[in-house]
Amino acid sequence: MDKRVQISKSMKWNLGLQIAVPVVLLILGIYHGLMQTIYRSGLISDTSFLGLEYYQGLTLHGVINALVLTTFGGVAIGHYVNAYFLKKEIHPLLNTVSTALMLIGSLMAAWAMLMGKASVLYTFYPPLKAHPLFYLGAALLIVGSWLAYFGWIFLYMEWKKENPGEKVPLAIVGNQANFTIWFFCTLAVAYEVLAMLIPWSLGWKEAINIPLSRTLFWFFGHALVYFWLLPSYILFYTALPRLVGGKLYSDTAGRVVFFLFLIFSIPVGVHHQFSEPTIQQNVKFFQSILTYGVAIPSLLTAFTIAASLEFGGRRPGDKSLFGWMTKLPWFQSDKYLFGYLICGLILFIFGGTTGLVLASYSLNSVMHNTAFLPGHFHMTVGGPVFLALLGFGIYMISNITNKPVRFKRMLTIVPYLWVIGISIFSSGLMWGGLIGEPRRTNLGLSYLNPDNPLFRADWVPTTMMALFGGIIMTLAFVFYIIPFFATLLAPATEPDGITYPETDVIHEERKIAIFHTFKPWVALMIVLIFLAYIPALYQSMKNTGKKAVPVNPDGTIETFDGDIPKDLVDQHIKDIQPVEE
Ligand code: HAS
Repeated sequence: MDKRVQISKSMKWNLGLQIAVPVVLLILGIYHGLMQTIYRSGLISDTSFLGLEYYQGLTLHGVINALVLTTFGGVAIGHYVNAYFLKKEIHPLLNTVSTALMLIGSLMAAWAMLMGKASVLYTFYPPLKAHPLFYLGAALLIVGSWLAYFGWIFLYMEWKKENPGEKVPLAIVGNQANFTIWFFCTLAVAYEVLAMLIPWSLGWKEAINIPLSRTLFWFFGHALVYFWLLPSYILFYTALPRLVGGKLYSDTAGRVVFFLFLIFSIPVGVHHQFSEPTIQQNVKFFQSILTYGVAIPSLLTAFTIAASLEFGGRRPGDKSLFGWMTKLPWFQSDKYLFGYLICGLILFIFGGTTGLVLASYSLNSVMHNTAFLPGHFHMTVGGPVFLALLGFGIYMISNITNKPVRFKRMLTIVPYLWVIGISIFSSGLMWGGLIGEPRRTNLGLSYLNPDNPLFRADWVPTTMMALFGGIIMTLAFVFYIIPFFATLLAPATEPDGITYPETDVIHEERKIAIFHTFKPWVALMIVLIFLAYIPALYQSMKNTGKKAVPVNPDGTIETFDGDIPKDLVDQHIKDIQPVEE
């Protein structure tokens, strides 16, 4: 019989909102994902569809799926594991203010995007300029999530005081590591947004240092991907082995993994700026080496989790090499969560490997800004991250509302359908990237329009593959929201209290002091950040290039009543004119 932990009514409400609101927004996010594949395949040769413009849709897609869903999901899982493992909750008022800030921030940003005032993509690089409410909304989303983190620090310290000498549960270590990364990395983007973008977008500052804004963004941006990933890792280590009837191979390995993420997640952001002339080769080389370092915890995870799965799948007397895999609960609807987690892991083998390819400076030069990139990241953020959030999202909803999960069979096939869809989709993108297809481009207007002199017949199969995969992915999501809302609306018939598929370890390991404290790891993280980022930031401030004037979502350029020298504006206008053949 699973342990049940009682949670407060306020926690139920907050969790309910943190899970349900992003899933509702996701309907818009997924729709715009499908629209991308349609535009890019040339089925639409226009700049807009149903009143929404191409880049407006791409911004909605990226911001909702990659920023809003993941931040809400991370916070919800954080509260859930704290409530279950520590039996503690943050103060209800703090929780409510945190949820409210995240909600208000998301709605502000959604308003700006839907009004066409923030078509700046999820990376919001200047000189593309958004409405100030877009930036403010993003800042509130982040601050709301910080409040939850501050609350958990107190719970963590309180628990340690009450349980001297005991091992902090692994899920809590994972959550604390994740939000420590998040807190540090968001400081950079908070500075970018508050000190640079908002004053610039309000017209208080005439121009902006573009390389510095990008360096600050990627200080945040790559750590962000591990902030997306770590909630799934918490589930891989502390829930997945139990779902297959197994045990965790090594609890210490889990702790090592979370601490390695803590030190390596931030000082690698420059690998997104390999093509940036502002930053010099030595900094790029150093961060490239660290990028290979950040793959180590994932490689450790591959072995630890595979061993834990084997322990669960292997029957007594089975000597075959892979036979145990067939014994895993692939399509068992009472273990639907298994499908979400294992499918995420399978996709991550390819997502992770393509990341290692991109980390190489020379290979990156060939693939940067091609369709290869979305091919890579749909198998990471669209793989282990998205699937874990969906699977555990409905698990949490069922637990906090005391409602049984409805349409379990339909729910069980979703991750497999998603894997098929995303494999076809990402293969199309990566193949396309290798033959030069650009990312973030409305190909239907030119390269995929047979009437256009730029038409590229060799990109037809690749974009068609992406379209076909995209349709399957959309179908998988439709199959998900039916059980999700059916569960939400079902009568409450289950006993009160939350459960968790809590995993035991195969054997108790010796307690190694260094893996039971955050202090040295946080110190090491700060040292590495300084070593990696002082030169990068210095170079971005020194080699600024030309100051850029703001470009509005409609493509018009802003001038400030003569504040910006005329020759700069003229040069800018010349720069963005199409080159004549
Ligand atoms: Fe990345 C760009 C390098 C991981 C997301 N990445 C991106 C972008 C996103 C993203 C969104 O170095 C685009 C940003 C933009 O808009 O411009 N990435 C890496 C590397 C890793 C990596 C080295 N990325 C991620 C993760 C993401 C993510 C995780 C989201 C969650 N990425 C790059 C680089 C770029 C980049 C360059 C910039 C490119 C450019 O030019 O701009 C590593 O962390 C990956 C390590 C992972 C592994 C895989 C381990 C496998 C596991 C599965 C085991 C399976 C089991 C199942 C156990 C080595 C853990 C067994 C099965 C049974 C049946 C039993």
